[in-house]
Amino acid sequence: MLCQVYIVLKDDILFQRDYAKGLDASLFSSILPKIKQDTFSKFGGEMGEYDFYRYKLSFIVDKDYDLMIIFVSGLTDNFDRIKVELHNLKKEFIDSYRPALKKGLDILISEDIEPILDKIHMNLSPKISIIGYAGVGKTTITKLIKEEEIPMEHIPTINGNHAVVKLGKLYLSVWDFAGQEQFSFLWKKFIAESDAVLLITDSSFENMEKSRYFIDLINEVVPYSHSAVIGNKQDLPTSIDIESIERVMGLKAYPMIATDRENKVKMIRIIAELLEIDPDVSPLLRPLIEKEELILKVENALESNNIEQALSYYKKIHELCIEIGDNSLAAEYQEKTENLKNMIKQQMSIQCTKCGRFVARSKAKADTRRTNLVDSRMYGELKKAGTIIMGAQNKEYYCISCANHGHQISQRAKKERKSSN
Ligand SMILES: Nc1nc2c(ncn2[C@@H]2O[C@H](COP(=O)(O)OP(=O)(O)OP(=O)(O)O)[C@@H](O)[C@H]2O)c(=O)[nH]1
Ligand SMILES: [Mg+2]
Repeated sequence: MLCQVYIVLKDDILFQRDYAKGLDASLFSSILPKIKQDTFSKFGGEMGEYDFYRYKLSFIVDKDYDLMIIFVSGLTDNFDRIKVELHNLKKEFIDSYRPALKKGLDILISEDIEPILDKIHMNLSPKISIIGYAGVGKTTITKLIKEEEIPMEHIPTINGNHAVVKLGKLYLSVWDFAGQEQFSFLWKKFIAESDAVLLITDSSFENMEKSRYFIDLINEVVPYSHSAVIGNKQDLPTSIDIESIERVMGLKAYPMIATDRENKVKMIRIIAELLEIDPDVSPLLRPLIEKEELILKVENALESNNIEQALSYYKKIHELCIEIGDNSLAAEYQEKTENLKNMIKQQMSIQCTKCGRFVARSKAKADTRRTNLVDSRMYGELKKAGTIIMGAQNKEYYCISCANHGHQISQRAKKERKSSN
């Protein structure tokens, strides 16, 4: 998977984009002269790759402009696919900045480069394989991530499904396997070149024991992939606790209830952790997680009738959608914000008892009257005898005009009115 993109002009890092954990900035700066020497002289050609620690550095250079573009990716990534993307980025970059490159001006990388980077990341998106035996919840987990309707009955997956899922500006290539044993001849092929493997168990003892087969498969086919176990169906009373699952499987295990929509963020976090796409590492993931958390908070605020709070969450979600580039969701939240604002306006306004107009509470005159259920002649007698008589209060609101005409308020003479000077 693509972890980082660097554009180096002369001796300066002009641009850096982190998609996942890669080379530390200071480490990269310190090895840059060596990389430059290797790329411009030793390799001779325009393109090349070499392994560095746990990463593959793939580069393309342009000697005329003293330009170098470097992709930092996983060790097992396919160089042929990377080559195509390096070529594309170099072409787009030089085409966009040719005048500045020729004149030797300072280049400010603008947002123009975002669409091409977005496409490169999509084409080199990490492959996540979701494996496990039939009925453990692989398709349910895939749908949870994709925000699709959660299946409540088991409809076995045939062969397998592949989809590129867009999480904010991050792309994930998700492979959902067919877990029935009649499809086992496909498993090896499906799992190949995975960046991450999620082994799903339904947290039953029998399935967990059986699923150890997949651990051997991972070790054989994709030993360098990031893998973990998902102990699904933790809501079932017979489910085995996650610590025991972790111990038996010998892999990091996460508890999950895939049928609960609220676990979407949790699932994204698991994948992010696995691929080392930590929100601190990738600026693209932070707004996404923040957005998902706010969506849950807004539901709680609405349930507890905390409308003002919900409005502030709506506004924030709208801003985050724009930051992520999810324009359709941004439009949806813009509309929700407007609707809520109107609702608040209506709640804060008051209807005039006389003319029926809605006016702001601050512009209405309240007229409170006590009403007695006891006949006025008896009232005095009863009071004298010490009877406590409960009265009712009747509050009515008038707009200023009706209050004035109805003498609830009186207009002061012009000279008595406050003047601004
Ligand atoms: N109680 C409970 N049921 C779940 C959970 N996750 C999934 N299921 C149910 O398990 C059943 C099977 O889920 P699927 O996602 O279709 O299983 P699968 O692993 O894709 O199965 P194959 O495609 O045959 O390999 C469905 O009825 C789901 O509703 C969970 O966390 N708790
Ligand atoms: Mg399935």
